Amino acid sequence: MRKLKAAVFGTGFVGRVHVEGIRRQPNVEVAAIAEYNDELAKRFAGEMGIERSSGDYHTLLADKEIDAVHICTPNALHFPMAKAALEAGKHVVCEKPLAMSSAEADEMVKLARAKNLANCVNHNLRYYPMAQHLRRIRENGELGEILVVQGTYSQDWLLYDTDWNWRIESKSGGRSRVFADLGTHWCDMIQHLTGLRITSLCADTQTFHKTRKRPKRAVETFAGKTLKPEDYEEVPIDTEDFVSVLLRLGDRARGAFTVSQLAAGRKNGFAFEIYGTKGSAAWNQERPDELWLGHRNTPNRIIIKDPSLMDEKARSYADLPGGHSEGYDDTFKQIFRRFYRTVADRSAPVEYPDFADGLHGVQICEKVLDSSAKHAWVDVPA
Ligand code: SOE
Repeated sequence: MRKLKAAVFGTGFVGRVHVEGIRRQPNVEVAAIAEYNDELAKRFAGEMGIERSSGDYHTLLADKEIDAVHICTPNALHFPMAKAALEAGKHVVCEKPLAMSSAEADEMVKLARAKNLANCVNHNLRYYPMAQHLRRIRENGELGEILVVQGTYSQDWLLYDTDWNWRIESKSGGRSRVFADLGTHWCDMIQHLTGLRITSLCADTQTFHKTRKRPKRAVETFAGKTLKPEDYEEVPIDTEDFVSVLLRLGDRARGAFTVSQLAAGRKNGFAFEIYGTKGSAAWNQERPDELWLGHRNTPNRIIIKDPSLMDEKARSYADLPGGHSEGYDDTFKQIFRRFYRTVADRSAPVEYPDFADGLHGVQICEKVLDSSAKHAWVDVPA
């Protein structure tokens, strides 16, 4: 059987994780990578042992041998790259947020459908084994009807006005920063697990640092701690540091959550609680193998990931036995496994978030900014 060939566009923090995740698929190889100049591309390719590299992604799209493209660049490039890739007949995995606007995201959905190409927005966090176990518990009715969802996605890597990253500037990251980066993950997870859809929201955004000190050279995600005062210049900021949101998920279910990049000590604090009429569940990404299950009349339990004890339908999401943790990197292996199954067999079920899910995420981002500006509840497109 011919190995499928993938090209990765963008070699920052997440591009590297994609390369490693693809390499864990037995039927796929990382054939090429693209960066915004030849030198950067070549350096990364050398470091990772990838044969082909280019400073111009179009040259890779012209290669008939490449089956799929992973877009891991700053958000402003998602749309032009995905559009060009789909037009060239490539299957596409795109990082979140899918695009800079819902108009762009909508075009991506339509083009992928028209071309009948596999399309995935990388909400990898769905693929933690205990999240999948929870999804099955909820589907089996163990939580009853879902009444309330609560939580946060909090990080601290942009706490200081000297912290910098491409996401801070709307021209490269989009009008929303923390919500697009973290809020889209939170909403995707909650909707995936509960089977409910966010229908209306009321949001309040805050930009604590009205100006920030921009480094005079590029800084990798999470890598700002290494700079000195003379390395910066002061610039005004037009993207948000923090958002709090109230949610309606249909007529009955309600929710509330916050997202922040200024929460000292929270490194990747993605946490949620789901309350139903029969029971509740809570999970936290920083302790991914543990799932808390709450009961009204019997003792609460913390269950630990162990495929042999997991719901049968969730079992294939865990590859290691109990006591052997599976984390962030492994979620990429799991999502790509399912994506490439549909690339190899176009009739295989789509067991991953697709561009339509990505469009919904972008629509929620737009509604968050809209609601905050108006100080009002707004409806989210169905
Ligand atoms: C940075 O905030 C980031 O890398 C996000 O972009 C990811 O989606 C998240 O999983 C971890 O944090």
